[in-house]
Amino acid sequence: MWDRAAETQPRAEREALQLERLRAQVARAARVPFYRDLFTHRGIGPHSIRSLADIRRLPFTTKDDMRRQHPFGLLAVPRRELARIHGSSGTTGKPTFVGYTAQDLATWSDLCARFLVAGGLRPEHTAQVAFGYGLFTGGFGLHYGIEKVGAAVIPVAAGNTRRQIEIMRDLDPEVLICTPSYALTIADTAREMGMDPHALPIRFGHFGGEPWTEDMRREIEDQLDIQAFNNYGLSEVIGPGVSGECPARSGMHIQEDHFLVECLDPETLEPVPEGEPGELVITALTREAMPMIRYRTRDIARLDRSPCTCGRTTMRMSRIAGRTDDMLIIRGVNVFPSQIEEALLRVEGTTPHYLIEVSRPGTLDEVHVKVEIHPEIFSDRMDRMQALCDRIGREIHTVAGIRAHVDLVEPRSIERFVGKAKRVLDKRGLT
Ligand code: ADP
Ligand code: K
Ligand code: ZN
Repeated sequence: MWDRAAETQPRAEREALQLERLRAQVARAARVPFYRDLFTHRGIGPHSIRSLADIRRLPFTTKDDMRRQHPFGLLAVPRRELARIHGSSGTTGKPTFVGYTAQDLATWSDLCARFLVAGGLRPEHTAQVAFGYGLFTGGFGLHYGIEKVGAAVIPVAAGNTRRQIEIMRDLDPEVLICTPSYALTIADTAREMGMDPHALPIRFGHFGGEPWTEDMRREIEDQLDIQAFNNYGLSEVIGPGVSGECPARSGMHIQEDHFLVECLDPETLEPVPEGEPGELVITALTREAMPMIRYRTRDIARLDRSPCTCGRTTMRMSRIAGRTDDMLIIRGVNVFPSQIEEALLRVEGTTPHYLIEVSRPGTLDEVHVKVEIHPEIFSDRMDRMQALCDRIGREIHTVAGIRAHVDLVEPRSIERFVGKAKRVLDKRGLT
């Protein structure tokens, strides 16, 4: 373990630490006019936080609040104390900026080191970072985490996949760091270059930055012959490093000494029963530059407080089932793209390359799922192709509860991604 004391701290002790930090964070947030006004309005101060449950008296922070405070209305320190500025990739609108003090950066690399070590990274390893370097937090976050562990970094960044693979062959990194969809692009490209992806030196990978399923993990592991670990984070609260998997790989350990995570019903904003899916709401307990209070991530997951075989005492979170803003409402049924992925990967011969198109030609929603199938399965026999479509359609109905038209498309006809994949094309607003 990277930080045994923190990772195995008895729960009661950790809760005391969280409470102390939460109070300090409320005091720090009160320096930000945005929070000061909200606190004053509700008569809240550090004294209002007597137990962790009192977090529910604090206001939420949303992405819209961040946009309204653009670019730096949420800073709790003078500009001169900033050491770095990152931004969210703007997947859902205008980008937002986040500031870090030198201490925030030190905390961040330490948190990345924790999950990297939990997932097998050792000082003697070499890790290839194929995440974008730039405003996006993935590249630099993981980069400094790897350095902190004492392993060697190859900062290739995302893109130029052929060169990426040549570098891999020349330099023998054991570890690959990128989005899960890019891991598959790498495997694909290696085959195109006439190589067996199993021959690549990579032994394990840390993947995150976008939702993926267990079936997708299996695909990546089979195609590259590696072990794949999941890690989660978001720029608004720090970047990667909020949580990550241990060798048990049954949920991501939340770095609870730095983040207080609630799981709420996104409609009522009340806590969901333990173990039920809900929106993660995160309070960054130690961020100096931007003391994020109850940030509504819009990410849907479950929390698990049961003990883990690895000995860490932190609570675990499930995979992200989807984002509330990615959720499609199809004829009144809530559907996440990850459910479609799960359904189609259950069917032999499909690939994890797909696109969900939603339209409303008349008054009713229609869904078309385009799926690439393996070249050896692709056939001229109409009846075979039709049977495969039907199978996939049935699985989608079982998993997601909707009827979808399935179109089998030729290998490599769906766009490949170097960063986060785009899986949905919702054309309903366009007509
Ligand atoms: P944005 O995508 O809004 O620009 P970020 O680049 O900080 O912001 O990405 C953070 C988001 O990426 C998270 O809120 C979550 O939706 C998604 N994400 C990150 N890691 C994972 C993961 N391991 N599994 C699923 N989703 C993830
Ligand atoms: K080293
Ligand atoms: Zn564990």
